[in-house]
Amino acid sequence: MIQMFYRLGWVGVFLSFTCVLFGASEQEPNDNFSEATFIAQGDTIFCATLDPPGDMDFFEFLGTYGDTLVTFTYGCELSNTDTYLSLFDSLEDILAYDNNSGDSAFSRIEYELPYSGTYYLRVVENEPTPDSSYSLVVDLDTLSVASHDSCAYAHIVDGIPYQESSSTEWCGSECGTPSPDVWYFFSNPSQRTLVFSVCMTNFHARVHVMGGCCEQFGDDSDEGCGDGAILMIPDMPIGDYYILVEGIDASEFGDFIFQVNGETQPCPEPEELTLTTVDSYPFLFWEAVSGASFYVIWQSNSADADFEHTGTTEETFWTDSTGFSGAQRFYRVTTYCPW
Ligand SMILES: [Ca+2]
Ligand SMILES: [Ca+2]
Ligand SMILES: [Ca+2]
Ligand SMILES: [Ca+2]
Repeated sequence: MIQMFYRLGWVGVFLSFTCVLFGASEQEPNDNFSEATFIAQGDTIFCATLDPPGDMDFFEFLGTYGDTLVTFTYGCELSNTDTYLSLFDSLEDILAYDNNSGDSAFSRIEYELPYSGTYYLRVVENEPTPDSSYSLVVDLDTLSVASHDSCAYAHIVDGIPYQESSSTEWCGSECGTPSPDVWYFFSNPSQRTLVFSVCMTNFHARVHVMGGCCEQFGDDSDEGCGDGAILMIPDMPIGDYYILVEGIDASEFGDFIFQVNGETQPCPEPEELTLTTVDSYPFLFWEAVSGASFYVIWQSNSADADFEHTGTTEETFWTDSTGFSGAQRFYRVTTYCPW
């Protein structure tokens, strides 16, 4: 479950990144869907083995609706293993299989992907051979689909940091406001703090993170980056997520840049923090920290307990709009530095 979501304001520095292709190894045990070895688009698994006899090797990859998957096995150091290759969807239903369409007794599958999300491959031996080793390639020919306006057609967030230029113009609306949608799919492999931003917009945008397609609604933001939106999720749990970018109402649509960033360098907290009241609300102010992008406000009922993230600001002051309550409240302010 998504636990806590907060809004924040931030003026961003855009990162550029390049895709680096490299080889990987199988990681045993990988004998069923839940143990599958992850393989990135364009990667090769070098010299896996089907050993002992009867070994099954499962692999997992992320694909985008409309892409053509090209996956095949080939020899490791002249091995001539008789592989049998199968493709499964995220529900573990079989989509395609092949025995000998590759070189010699190796296997090859080409398949147009019917949705954006997780897929699995399984390699087994068709007939026992003296050799047991093979290599596996997963490649995707990207089809530029006209729109990503449905969960099934979502863009795949294939790594952090992620950046993509898109537009909601001419898209349909699957959920959220009546404004047209653009969807992203993100499989978070480790619990960590992430920031989702919709910047450089020419319309009033919002971003919404969900644990399912149009369900398990998390939190949203329509503030930050001018007319755009920034949403920070502290300690985002491991899991699959759908992210919706749309306008705040039906008349709002257009171009935008979507980014997902993680927390990077630690940076110093403000040295002095003062609590007072303004218009009967708790009011905090502090000295600016050099190089800060923004500040994060935390609160707790006890100085010794865990502090919860409660707000974010680019300013050096903050008002607690929840006002005063009977219980005592402690505040802490931390600094978020540029990505
Ligand atoms: Ca193996
Ligand atoms: Ca195995
Ligand atoms: Ca074969
Ligand atoms: Ca919508």
